[in-house]
Amino acid sequence: MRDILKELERKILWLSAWTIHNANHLRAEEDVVKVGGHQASSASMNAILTALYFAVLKPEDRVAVKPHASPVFHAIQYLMGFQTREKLEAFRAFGGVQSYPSRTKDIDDVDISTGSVGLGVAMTAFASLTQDYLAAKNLINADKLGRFIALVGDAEMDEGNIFECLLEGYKHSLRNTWWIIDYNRQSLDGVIREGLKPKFESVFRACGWDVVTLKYGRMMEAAFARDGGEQLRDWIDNAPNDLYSALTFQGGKAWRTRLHADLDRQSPAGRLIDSYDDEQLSALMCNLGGHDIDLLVETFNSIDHDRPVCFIAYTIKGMGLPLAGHKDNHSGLMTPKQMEEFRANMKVREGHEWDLFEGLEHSEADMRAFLDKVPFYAKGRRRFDAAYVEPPKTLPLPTAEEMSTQEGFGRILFDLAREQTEFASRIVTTSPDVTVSTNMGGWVNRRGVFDRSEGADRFKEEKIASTYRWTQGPSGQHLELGIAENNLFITLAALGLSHSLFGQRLIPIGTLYDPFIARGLDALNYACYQNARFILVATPSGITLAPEGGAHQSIGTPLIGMAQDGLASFEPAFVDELTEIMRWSFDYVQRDGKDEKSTGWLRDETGGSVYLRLSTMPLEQPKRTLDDAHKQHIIDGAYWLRPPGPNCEICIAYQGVVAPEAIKAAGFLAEDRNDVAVLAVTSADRLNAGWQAASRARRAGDRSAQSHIESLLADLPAFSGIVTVIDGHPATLSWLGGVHGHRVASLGVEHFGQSGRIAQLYDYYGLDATAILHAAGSLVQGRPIRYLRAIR
Ligand SMILES: Cc1ncc(C[n+]2csc(CCOP(=O)(O)OP(=O)(O)O)c2C)c(N)n1
Ligand SMILES: [Mg+2]
Repeated sequence: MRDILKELERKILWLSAWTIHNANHLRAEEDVVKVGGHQASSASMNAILTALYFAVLKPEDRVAVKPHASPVFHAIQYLMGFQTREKLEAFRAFGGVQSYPSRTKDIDDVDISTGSVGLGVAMTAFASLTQDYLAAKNLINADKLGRFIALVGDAEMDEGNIFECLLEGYKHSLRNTWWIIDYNRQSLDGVIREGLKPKFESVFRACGWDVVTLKYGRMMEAAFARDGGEQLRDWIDNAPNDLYSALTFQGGKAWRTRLHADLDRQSPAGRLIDSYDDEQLSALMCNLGGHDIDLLVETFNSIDHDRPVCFIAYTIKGMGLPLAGHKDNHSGLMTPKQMEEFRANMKVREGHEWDLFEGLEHSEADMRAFLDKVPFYAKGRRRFDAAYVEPPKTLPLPTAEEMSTQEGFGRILFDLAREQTEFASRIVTTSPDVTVSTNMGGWVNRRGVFDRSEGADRFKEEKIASTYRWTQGPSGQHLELGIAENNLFITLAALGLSHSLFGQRLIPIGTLYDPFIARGLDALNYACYQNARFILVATPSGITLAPEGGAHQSIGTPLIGMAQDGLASFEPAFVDELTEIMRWSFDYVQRDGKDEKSTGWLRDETGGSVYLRLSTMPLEQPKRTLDDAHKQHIIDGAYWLRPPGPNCEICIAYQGVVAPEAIKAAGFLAEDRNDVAVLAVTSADRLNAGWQAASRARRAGDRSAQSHIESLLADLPAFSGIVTVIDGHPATLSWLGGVHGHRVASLGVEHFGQSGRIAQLYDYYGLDATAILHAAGSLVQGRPIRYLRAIR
């Protein structure tokens, strides 16, 4: 078996190098952008991946492959029949294999997407936590848990989110997680700083991880055992990273010259070195642990516990290729001449580059017999589906004269927590230390905090009164996180892929303060890119959080909500709207259709995640009963709170908590002008998305395509002006004028907020009724609006 593994290692090195070469040289006339970073970076982990996939992994294991090892991963899948030659030939081209392994874009069973370094690493930990959560509830077999494995670049370890995750993992007794660090001592720009290994080691140990170092290969160990071996080992241990890299690049002769200079030629070490010819000496010095497939298999398979393990595998970037060791090799590519030599070495005939068993010493029958028995692939594709979990047909509407959307959210969840339904049991909530302040405390009171072991409530035992009685144990449905927002989003990514990774549906709901979305934005993007499904509730938001000041007041988040793919964002003003949106969201996060041309030109059949931007400001709630059409408009993104009449000169379009100001302004305006309209926008995101999609459809020839906002604004006379208002960036709604060419004045917040009373801030930033009236005055074409002066 060992020999076959070595053959496979060579084969995979060939296929991945050829994939990149093909994309860059052979398709050069197709104007393909040259690839940086793949050839050398892939080769670095070639042996590690070969060992894992062919001799270590089990079907229930999941792997996050570091971004630049994508060609190695795909080569392995190709060998196993899960990737096509056409897609490999189109590496980095339209429809081809992705530069970075992608769950959503690649066809070959990528477990965890990577690309933005650091995030895939943390994803393994939170996926393991998700596994623990499911196992504790007997939703998956606790005796057959998978391991979650990240292949990590050493420079990738600079990413802060990895360390945030390490601490969080400690708090949750993380297990079944392996991180394999590709310690090639090179980053993208060059050779990295000396001495990082002991630092990695101590950080991991401090967080309760087992640390296993793979430094010397078997050939090296054998040399160390010989006379002079000790000195050779000392030399290797003390060689600076850049020197080792430079000599690796130069090869046997250079190694000899340098070793002769540093170690006495007549000494046992000198004689030891001279017992190898140049080629052997180069092989010896490059025989680091991360390239010794026997050692790798043995070491990985020797782990007999479920504690998290960090493997620090010494490697050479570009191993096996002429690029090996060169400090600039990240963007290096083999020249056609080098490829020809490499081809000859690999015994691959021209025209047979993609043949699976070309150039191998083992017969095809032997190879096939081996591949057929690889345990990891025994169960085929491991992409699961989970049954739809029926959400409640209606949610009870929280009632109160005055209520904030945040309070409404808390009460809706609290009501759900009472229900012993399948749906309620699938909800899992999480929050980075803002559970109480985002109004989920009541839900947690009823549903408890998740932990693998039962925890005591000391305050309760001591009979100290407290509003919050959070029991802790395996049945808990809330994951309490530390403050790091990156962890929140990656947790949501993992929980939100439970149906696909584990075949069990979860409905994850995560809360945080709206401004701090920015802190975890890349992780949020990452979660959406993987098509994870969750509901993000961000509250408080905007300058309406008046006394808290500028640091906590969000401005740009509505634009984030609009721009983020895979995330439908809403900002309801009233709790009846929120109730409807939540009911819809419970269904939406579970959809997985393919039709892109569904209702209102939104891609609703495909489903996605949801972002709710909520407020802490209590508003007087409308006394109304929503009919089905009204409910649909709330979901589609807007409805006429006050429809325009034929003489409508002014329409006020608001989103969110500023509703009362819009309504008040409309009241004033109505005293002077007929037919004033008020458009209640619940989702600028969905309005805009529908408008864009319908425009695209019309361009493609479907002249009947019309989006929701186009239909709504068609009611507005061409001479009307639209005043838009939002507690957020004015660009969120200013585009409304582009729909049918109405003039627009946009009110919102562009500059950091400050402390004050809400009325003060609304006045200062121009969000109040007066500001709306002024803006309306600037738009009307006839005589000035009479009330303006009276109000100021
Ligand atoms: C968040 C993020 N920042 C920057 C990059 C660009 N980038 C890709 S790999 C890399 C570093 C490569 O070094 P290492 O992790 O050691 O991998 P190696 O090249 O040695 O295989 C960088 C900066 C990225 N992909 N993601
Ligand atoms: Mg590196």
